[in-house]
This record gives sequence, C-alpha cells and structure tokens, in this order.
Amino acid sequence: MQRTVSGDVVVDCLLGPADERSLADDVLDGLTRPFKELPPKHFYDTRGAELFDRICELPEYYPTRAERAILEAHSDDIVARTGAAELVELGSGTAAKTRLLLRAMDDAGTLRRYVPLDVTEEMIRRTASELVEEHPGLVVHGIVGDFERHLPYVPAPEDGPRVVAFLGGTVGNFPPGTRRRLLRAIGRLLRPGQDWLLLGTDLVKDPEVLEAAYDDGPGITAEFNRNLLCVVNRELDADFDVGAFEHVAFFDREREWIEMRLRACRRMRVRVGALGLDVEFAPREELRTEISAKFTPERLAGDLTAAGLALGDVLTDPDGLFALSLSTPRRAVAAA
Ligand code: SAH
Ligand code: AVI
Repeated sequence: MQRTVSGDVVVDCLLGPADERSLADDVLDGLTRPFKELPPKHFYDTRGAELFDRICELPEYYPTRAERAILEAHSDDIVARTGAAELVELGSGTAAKTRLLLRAMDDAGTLRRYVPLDVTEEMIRRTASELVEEHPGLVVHGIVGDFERHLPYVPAPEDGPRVVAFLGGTVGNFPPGTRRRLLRAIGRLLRPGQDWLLLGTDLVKDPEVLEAAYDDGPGITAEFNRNLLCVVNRELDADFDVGAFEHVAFFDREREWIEMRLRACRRMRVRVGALGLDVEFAPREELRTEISAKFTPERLAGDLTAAGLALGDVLTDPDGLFALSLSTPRRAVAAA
C-alpha cells in the first residue's frame, strides 16, 4: 500500500501492478468461456469515467436524477436519523450526489471524516481536494482500491456513527450470490447499534423505460460499453477492432436485470498480446459486459437479510423509480 498525506487529505493506493493482473485474470477467464463475459469494473478508466458522467446527464438515464431527488428531499432526515459523523462511500466516482449528504452533515455540525473508495485514482484525488476546500475541518481519507477485495483497508471508525453509502445502484452490477457476499462484507464495516448502510437500488419498472436508459439515442452508453475493449487493447496489448462490435442492451424479464453485451459484427480473431492468447468470435457472437439488477421490495429485503442486515427506512423519489434504504447490522456478522 502506498500512502500520501497532504493537509487534511490522506490517500491510500492499493492498486498497483498486481491489478493489471486482475484485468489479465478476468480477460483470460472471461474470454475463454463458452459464453464470453468481462466484469464491469474495468469500464472505469479516465475515458470510461467521463462517459459515465455523460450518461448521468442523459434524459433517458433516470437513476441519477431520481437518486439526487431523494437526497435533495431527505439528506437532512438521513443525518438526523443516523447522527452520521463519518461517511464511507464505495464506488464514490465524482461524489456529485454525496455532496448533498456532506452538506447536511456539516449543517448539523456532525461532519468529521469522508472515506471515498474507488478504482479510479484521479477521481479520488480530485474529489478529496475539492471537498476539504468546501468543508474546512473535514478530513478526507481516500482509498484507491477495489471494494471486492479492499474493504479491510477501510480505516477503523472514529468516535460517532458511521454511514457507509453505496449509491447509484452499483450493487445491482453484481449477480445475486456475489451481491449478497459483498453486502455481508460491507456489513463488517458497521458496528451494531451505531452504524448504518445507505444503499441506492434501482427499481423494477416498465421494460421500455429500462431499455431506453441503457440504449440512449446519442449512443453514449454504446460508447461506454465499447470503451471496455479500448481498455483491454491498451492495457493488455490486444487488437480488438472496437468499431466492429455492436452495443446490445435488453431487460431480462425473468431475472429482472438489464444486460449489456457487445456483439461481433463478423467472424474475428482477436490477439491479446500480453496473455499470448487468441480469441475467436463467431459472427454475431456476444460478450456480456454488465448486468444491472433492478429491485423489488422483496429482493431488497431478501438480499439485506441474507447479508445479516436489517432493513429500516426505504425512501423513494416522487415517481417511484429508485430507492434509497437505510439498514443496520442485525448482529455481529460472522466471517463468511
Ligand atoms: N456512486 C457514483 C458512481 C457510480 S458509477 C454515482 O452514484 O453516480 C460506479 C463507480 O464505482 C465508478 O466510479 C467506478 O469506478 C466504481 N467501481 C466499480 N467497480 C468497482 C470496484 N470493484 N471497486 C471500487 N470501485 C468500483
Ligand atoms: C454504475 N452502475 C450502477 C450503472 C448502472 O446503471 O448499472 C452503470 C451503467 N451502465 C450503463 N449505464 C450506466
């Protein structure tokens, strides 16, 4: 781990050469399967993060607006209910919506420390320096890491209640078993009777609305999806013909999740130089790049219960598109 300290900002960097390995392992495993697949965490290089920001501004992509509306209406209540002194945020990105919570904590006089964790170092550093400017006295302890592996590096809680925020519906980017294991690991950051999980989940709705959100008119989501191949080309010396892959997004009505795929327009052989690997694509063969699970109240309660958490308040936007929930550990969570 590499630590840098500057004034009220501490940044721990847990990603290094071993993490190029993590992409290499995922590519080796995912592209040699009968049904090809890559995990979505590799979307977020600098360009991917910029494209995600543009997605959030699209009229079709309602989750960001809906979650923001909930935070605008309820941040004060959330702070009053939890007494939050410390905010830990997983997959913090630009922390755009988080600022509403930090402002409410500051107004309530409870704000002490913000701990953002994200794979994108640039965003952690930029956000940290902006926030200490905006909130004199705030300590930001950023972690450049992978929340699937690095939760044990989140610093021990200080005095006062901790809220762990997992916003944007990112928890839906994991299949059910992994999602529950991740929630259980998050639960270990929480002290029973004191700390809270604030979880953003997108809700099941009209498939047309859902599919439009992941297949927008200007094609920004398509560009975001194809950018994954640019990441593999750059990081692993691969030769994907990126333009020869078509963006596919559909709502799987049985599993109630959006699936994003990339479809090969023709037969292709792709060389992944760093792995000495050749990958064959048949014409129209698809590579799954993301799932984005949508929630019912039952799915939300089931996942949280399975993770050892008790669901408390559930807040929604006026159109009932998105939910923000508060939950607490039911008991000391045993090691998985
Ligand atoms: N929370 C923000 C950003 C959501 S986009 C919002 O609600 O708008 C998802 C974010 O999670 C990105 O910033 C991405 O870099 C980060 N991310 C994805 N997988 C991750 C992982 N395994 N570990 C840490 N961060 C991850
Ligand atoms: C980060 N995550 C919650 C987004 C989602 O909606 O699943 C990522 C995304 N993929 C396409 N558009 C946005």
